[in-house]
Amino acid sequence: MAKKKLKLRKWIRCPHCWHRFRPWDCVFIASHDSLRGDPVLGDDAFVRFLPSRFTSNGHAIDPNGSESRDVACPRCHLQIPRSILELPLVTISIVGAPSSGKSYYLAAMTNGLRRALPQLGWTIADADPAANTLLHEQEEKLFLASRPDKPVRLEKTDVASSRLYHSVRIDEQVLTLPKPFQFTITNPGANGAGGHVLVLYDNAGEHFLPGNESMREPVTEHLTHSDIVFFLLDPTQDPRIRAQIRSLAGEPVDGCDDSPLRQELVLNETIVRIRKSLGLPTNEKHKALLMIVLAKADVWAPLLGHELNGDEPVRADSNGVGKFDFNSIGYTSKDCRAMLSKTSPEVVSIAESSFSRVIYVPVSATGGPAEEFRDGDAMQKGYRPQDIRPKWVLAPIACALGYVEPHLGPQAGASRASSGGGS
Ligand SMILES: Nc1nc2c(ncn2[C@@H]2O[C@H](COP(=O)(O)OP(=O)(O)O)[C@@H](O)[C@H]2O)c(=O)[nH]1
Ligand SMILES: [Mg+2]
Ligand SMILES: [Zn+2]
Repeated sequence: MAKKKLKLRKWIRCPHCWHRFRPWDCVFIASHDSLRGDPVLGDDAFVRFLPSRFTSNGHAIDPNGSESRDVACPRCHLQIPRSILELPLVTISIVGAPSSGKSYYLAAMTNGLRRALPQLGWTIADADPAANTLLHEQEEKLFLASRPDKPVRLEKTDVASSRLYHSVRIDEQVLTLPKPFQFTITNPGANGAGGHVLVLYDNAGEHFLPGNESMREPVTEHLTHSDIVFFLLDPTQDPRIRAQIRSLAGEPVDGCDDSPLRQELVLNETIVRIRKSLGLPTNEKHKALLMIVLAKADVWAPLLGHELNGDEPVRADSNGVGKFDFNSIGYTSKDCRAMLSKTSPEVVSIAESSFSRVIYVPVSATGGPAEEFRDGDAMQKGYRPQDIRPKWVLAPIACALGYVEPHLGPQAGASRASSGGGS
């Protein structure tokens, strides 16, 4: 049978260090056990090499004769999925204040993608399963528990954890690079030929607290290269919104803990870093899409003005095929913006004065507030997996995919769904 020829991209962008290179400059990762010790990655890592010999199947042969299938970036030597050689990247940076709900959201969103996308005619797979292990664990905890009646919680990831960062030595300098999650997504209408590699950067909120100078680039440099920024805004941390929820409910509301953090400062810090890094003139807006993802909607949804439509903004088209419902996302974005304009106008103003496209979407990763449970000697807050009901967690990703691939979205999904920002 004739072998299908790979169509390589002209340029590759490394999802770890953002180095741009030609596909033929990729290095290969040796697999012979004697070939350990890489000058960039350290003594335990397999050597990286440029191959001169290949097997009859086209796989590289390492200097000690073993077949080598994995490829890496020529600069940072970190492994990249092979699909990056063929498919364009869509990069999404997820930012938000500590405890805004990023970890729960990421787990619910990726689990939702795995379940829902195939029903919409898309396929999704881990582009690099090893890179996604932290996510797998979190998804398993919340959605695939063997004891769904036993409360679980997602631990706070240590900001300095090697699970979140790689350490590499480039040009005599040790650099800390974030470990992105990576998926390969193929989409309808592409006849199986197209698709994207979705690269997600989760950020420890601590890196964005104003004044946290020591935690700067390159840990947050991916923001500059991202096509889309998801800013997780937790309305329940805003005292003005909390007061409204309480007065509507007439009593204290679960999930509305007091927090002194001003999230607009985190948003501002994010924007300042992007603008500085790109050297954008003061009156020029950044062209990436900003999604203001309003977390924990189960708590504050009564302020929205309308009921959220369905578990996900998906509806059947005239042929009965499921599609993301950008109309519903559009009017929901308007209502979210109207709510924020009343309660936290500075968020709207900071967002829309800096990004040319802004969409607001409510999400609830868990569907309800955490309950207290005993874990050893301590009391903890967590969820019984059987009670977790994510809502609208795919709306931000639908907008993101519609933004990079307009034929999938609402015909230039971003601009139609956008409720402000002068796009
Ligand atoms: N009510 C409600 N609480 C949530 C939701 N998602 C997360 N939380 C709570 O918010 C807290 C912080 O969430 P986490 O994802 O760890 O925040 P991160 O620091 O931004 O990663 C957790 O203790 C959760 O119980 C949600 O969708 N609804
Ligand atoms: Mg977290
Ligand atoms: Zn690299």
